[in-house]
Amino acid sequence: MKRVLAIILGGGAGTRLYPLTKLRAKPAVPLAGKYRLIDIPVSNCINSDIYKIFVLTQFNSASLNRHISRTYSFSGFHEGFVEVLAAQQTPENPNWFQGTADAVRQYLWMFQDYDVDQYLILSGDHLYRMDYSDFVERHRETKADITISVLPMDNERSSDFGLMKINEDGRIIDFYEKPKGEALKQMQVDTTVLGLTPEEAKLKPYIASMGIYVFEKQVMFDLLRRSPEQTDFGKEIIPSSAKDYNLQAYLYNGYWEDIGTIRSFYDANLALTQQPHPPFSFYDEKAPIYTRGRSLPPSKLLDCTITESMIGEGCILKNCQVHHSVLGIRTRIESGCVVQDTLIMGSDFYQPLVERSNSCDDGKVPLGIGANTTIRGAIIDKNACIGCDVKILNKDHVEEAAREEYGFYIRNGIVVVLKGATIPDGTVI
Ligand code: ADQ
Ligand code: ADP
Repeated sequence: MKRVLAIILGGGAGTRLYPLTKLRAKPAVPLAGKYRLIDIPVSNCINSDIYKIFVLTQFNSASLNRHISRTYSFSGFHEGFVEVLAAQQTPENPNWFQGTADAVRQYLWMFQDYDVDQYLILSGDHLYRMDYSDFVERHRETKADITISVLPMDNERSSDFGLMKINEDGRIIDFYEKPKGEALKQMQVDTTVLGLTPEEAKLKPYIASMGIYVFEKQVMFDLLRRSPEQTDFGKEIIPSSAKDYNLQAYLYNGYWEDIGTIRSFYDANLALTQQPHPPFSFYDEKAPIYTRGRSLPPSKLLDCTITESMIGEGCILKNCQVHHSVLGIRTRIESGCVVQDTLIMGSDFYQPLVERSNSCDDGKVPLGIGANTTIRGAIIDKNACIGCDVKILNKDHVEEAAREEYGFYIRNGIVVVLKGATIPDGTVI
């Protein structure tokens, strides 16, 4: 794996996860109470013995740089690195990254200096655990130019993916990015060729791209240089190369979720609390997910009822009820609160006691969740100050709303409280 360079696509405009991406690059979005999105592909790389890692991002955020530099520093005896490359204006290129392929193209000059055989292109917003060395081995065995990791897919979600047809050798003969209507039906295949039973094949009649690729180094250069107008892998580069290059499909059959939208991000976080077998677990001694070590104290729970939940380190919870929720590091919940089906990201710091008010009567709203507040079906971003007697329930069942001036958004029916927002005492959302 020493001859592989990993390039993680860390996000474009960041609209799908907005407002979580308002103040940070997408790879820095907190996940599962103590991690960040970028920890998933970087940990998978490390666990696959791939240590040369670039992260491409549309904007350079302080929290991403801080997280990466404090977490992933390899020893001086090791050639490994994790480095963020942000879109930048240069005299030759006045534009931001136009798409995934364009993002890679703009940094080809840097990648070409590395003496490697393959580029592994990964996405920054997927939740899965994968040994990429199997993926790369398969690519080498089949002497492929490009190998795409694939999954069998059902009817319902198929049009969100790049879909393909393969021949009996696993070679991709046709690729269509997110087809709709008749074009979608045309992409149906017999997925028993992937080893599915006839019953499974009926339920999952499509072969979908996971959006992660192994490229031969020279093939990447040829493809990106021959058509400078092509800016996207899924929409342009991959479909147009299926005819004259050897594209292979690599079947992955574990848990995999694209968590690039508010709904899928919320669902994937809460699914971690599922018992007894969550679809994804951070506990795997052989392939851990790494993150920054923070030396936080253990969480203190006073008189709480907590069911089906995950609680990060350094939390202080008074007498409250928490059900089916994920509470991030340094979360603080006062007495009488009910938190259900909610992801609270926690805080970056503890508020000094002198700044905190212990009373609900003086109108000051300290960091955390104030007394007698009820929160259901929400995402509370970091450092939010939520007052006393607040109700966050989406009482009018609104699907979409932008109330940035009041500190929240509603997206896909989920209330998202902004990072650092203050929700005054008695507010009902
Ligand atoms: P999408 O995920 O819809 O489909 P895209 O929006 O291009 O494709 O994003 C791919 C990854 O690149 C994401 O992690 C995204 O954040 C990142 N990204 C997007 N634009 C970027 C930019 N300008 N700079 C840096 N990073 C950027 C893709 C494939 C499909 C496949 C699905 C699987 O195109 O064929 O089925 O992934 O989820
Ligand atoms: P973590 O990895 O623990 O989430 P980050 O490095 O992203 O931490 O965030 C910690 C940040 O919070 C630091 O930059 C720190 O300067 C900042 N911080 C600490 N105390 C305060 C404060 N009182 N108000 C605002 N930000 C603070």
